[in-house]
Amino acid sequence: MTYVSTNVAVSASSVTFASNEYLLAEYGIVFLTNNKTYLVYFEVNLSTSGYIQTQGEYGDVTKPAVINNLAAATGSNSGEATLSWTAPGDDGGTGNNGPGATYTVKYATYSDGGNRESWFTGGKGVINTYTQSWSVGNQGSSESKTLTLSANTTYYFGIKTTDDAENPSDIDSVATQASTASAAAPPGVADPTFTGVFCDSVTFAWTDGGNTLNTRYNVRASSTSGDFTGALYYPQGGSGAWITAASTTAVSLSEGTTYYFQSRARNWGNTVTSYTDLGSTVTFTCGPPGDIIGITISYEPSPYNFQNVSFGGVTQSTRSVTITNSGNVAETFSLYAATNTAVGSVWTLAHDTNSAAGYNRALLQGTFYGQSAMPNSSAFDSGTYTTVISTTSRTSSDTVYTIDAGYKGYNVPAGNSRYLWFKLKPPTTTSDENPPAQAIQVTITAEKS
Ligand SMILES: [Ca+2]
Repeated sequence: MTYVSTNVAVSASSVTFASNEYLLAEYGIVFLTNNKTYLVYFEVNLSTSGYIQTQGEYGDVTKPAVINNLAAATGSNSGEATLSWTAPGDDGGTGNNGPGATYTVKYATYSDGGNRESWFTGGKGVINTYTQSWSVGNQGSSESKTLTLSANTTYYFGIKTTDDAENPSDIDSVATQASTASAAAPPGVADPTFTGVFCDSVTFAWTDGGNTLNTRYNVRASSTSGDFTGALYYPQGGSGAWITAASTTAVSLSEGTTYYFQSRARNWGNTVTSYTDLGSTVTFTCGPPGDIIGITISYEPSPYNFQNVSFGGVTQSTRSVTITNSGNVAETFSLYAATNTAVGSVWTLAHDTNSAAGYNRALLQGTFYGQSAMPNSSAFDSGTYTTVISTTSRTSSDTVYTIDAGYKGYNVPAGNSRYLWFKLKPPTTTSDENPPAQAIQVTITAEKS
């Protein structure tokens, strides 16, 4: 029982109540119900400042002892669990609880995690209060109650006793026990059964067949006319996978093949049903993957800097550009170039038919060669314009961009790399005697060989 003390703040103009009391008559206190809620009646002279304290009397303030032997067992019918414990006293272990005392039983599908009080009040998640009107037996007597919950489920239980003066005990031990399994039934056939048909897998579904939550299912597939005597196919988890979902995906199937599917159920008590035939479907025929054309270009640092070059002079790159075939088929590389000076340029690039540096005309040449072995300068000029990188794209061949048969930019196998080197001749003379730094962009493309 609670001790009641009501403070009333009084000023010359107002009275403030600390709780819901009622103003009635003379100063005084009336206890309407002993050992229960105190209703306090009083009158205050508003001209008087001060405090009036009303005070009740002591009642039952001792809570029942915590139950320390709560146990749970699987019941005999579907979804039943039986709890048992020893009834506590009204005041700790003393005295019998009267007719006004109650039990509170809460349950959840997860444990208290070591924080019983928080668990009991639902601080962690969904906590259910079991609806009942059980009386509290005499102190020390054995209590046993059967609860009806969902089948095939592990529950965690907590219990408190509240005496007739509404003093709740501490939470009792939390027990765990699976409630009794319901009878298992074979799964039903879903409509549609096949929700995903692919070249090498099929996603298929079934219904619970009336089974309860947490029933598990096991499936298999066969290509042998539905009799399941040949090779069997399963989801990723294999033949031993038992799942709670009513859909899964059979994998490692062959394309363009008819497969038959079955599902069976297993209840909490490990009773396994017969298989339900779910029907058949044909996997798609997808063929080989398509050609993938791609290259990666590696050149660090980029861009390459030829440094200062005299008009009429010549220079070579001192490191190669790595071009890698990132596709899945053999590729042939093509090249073209253009002046790319940001502020504009009077420079042009020499064409095949005019492959010499001249007035405002530079000559850029390129060849595939070893990764780190710089080609001989004269080798660039050994063919007839074969190394000129002009503004028109040219495709690599035995002769084009090739000075050594061991390094060619055509028919490059997937995953292989080739290494491109440059030689540059600036214009021999120019109309711009103080030109800005010149930029030339080389574009490399690839096609299936
Ligand atoms: Ca008590």
